[in-house]
Amino acid sequence: MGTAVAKMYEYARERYAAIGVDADAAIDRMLRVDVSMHCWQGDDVGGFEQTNMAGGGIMATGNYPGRARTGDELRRDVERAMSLVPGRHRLNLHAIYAETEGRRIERDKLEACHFSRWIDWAREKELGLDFNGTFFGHPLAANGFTLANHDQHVRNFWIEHGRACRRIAAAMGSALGRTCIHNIWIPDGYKDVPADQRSPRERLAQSLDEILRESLPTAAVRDAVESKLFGLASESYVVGSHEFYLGYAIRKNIELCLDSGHFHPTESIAGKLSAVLCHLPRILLHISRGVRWDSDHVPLFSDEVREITQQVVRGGYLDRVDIAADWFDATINRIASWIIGLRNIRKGLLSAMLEPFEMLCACERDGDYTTRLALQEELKTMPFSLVWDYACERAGMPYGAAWLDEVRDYEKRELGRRA
Ligand code: RNT
Ligand code: ZN
Repeated sequence: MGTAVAKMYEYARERYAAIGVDADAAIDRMLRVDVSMHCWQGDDVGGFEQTNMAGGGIMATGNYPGRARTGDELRRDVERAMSLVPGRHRLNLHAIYAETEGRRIERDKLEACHFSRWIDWAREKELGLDFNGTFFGHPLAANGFTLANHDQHVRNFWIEHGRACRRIAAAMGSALGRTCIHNIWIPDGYKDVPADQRSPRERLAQSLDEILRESLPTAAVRDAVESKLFGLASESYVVGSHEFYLGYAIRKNIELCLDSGHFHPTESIAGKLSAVLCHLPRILLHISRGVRWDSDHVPLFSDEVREITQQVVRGGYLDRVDIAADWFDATINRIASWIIGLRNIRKGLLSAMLEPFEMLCACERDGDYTTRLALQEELKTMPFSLVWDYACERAGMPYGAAWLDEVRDYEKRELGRRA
């Protein structure tokens, strides 16, 4: 231990040891957690179809230069970002990132071969892959309805898309020997007060049943369904609400995806984890940040992020919660956006792993709520930053804001060439 960071860490390690916490073990543990990085921050959820169909309840705003336009550019950007975030990564893809050599392949006809470049690259980089069907930005989603569409023909197209995506996810999982999480989010809903709330929900349940009918090896693919409270152009009614998918996930024994931006602005998903995990084997998390609405801002090292990661760690759920990132900001450097948010998720995990959880539980059992509160407050000013800096150094990357210099350099060399 020669560096200044390592020396400072010695002090922090002693402070944590004094409350019974092994900081070395916490660092190891944090570095072993998989976090799935979302490819769509790199190109503002654009994809490679080149049809230019906007819409579908989500939207990246901003026009910061340097957006990735091809698979190679996006992979380079992803690699650059990953190299500045400590810990193990996965990559989360969407169907619109298929590479079809200029041929137009309809979404219901997509196959694993259209993702072979991603799969080969993931194998080489030792990354797990996750996958999402893209139920937006398409002429057949123009009226805002996909799997719940009243038109059987349109509904069938999206069911076939869902089935194709599930098979692709399974192929990714078996090719890489690591389970691929296949997540379904659809934008379906109404801008204004609906007459009939019932029929779209019943249609959605049936469509999902169709998509999930085929039995695929669970070691290769696990399904998740993602709820939402409201979206752009679905302000008054969303078919796939929280209650809808919670019930559906329990009935089908699949994962529920909780996106931290998909609830009322003051409603945190932290408290939902232990409730839902009483009834479901697993949860998928989409960590995001809503500002007044589901605005998909970069997550901060906020109370909210800390409380979510704290619940994952305190509950002992690291093997039952799949953690994924989901935001997109095109007003700042996109690589930096990834790095800032992902590092904040990691900080949340590490700080949760540095808690004397057993000690807090003992106070609680004894009814000593005074100590429980005192300790939890003292924890907030423990030398966490020294442990974090050391974790970065141990993972072979700069500590503090020095990563930004590397991003600026990449911006000059690489992003600047993208007109
Ligand atoms: C949209 C959902 C969904 C998307 C991605 C692109 O509100 O959060 O997860 O962000 O699938
Ligand atoms: Zn999401």
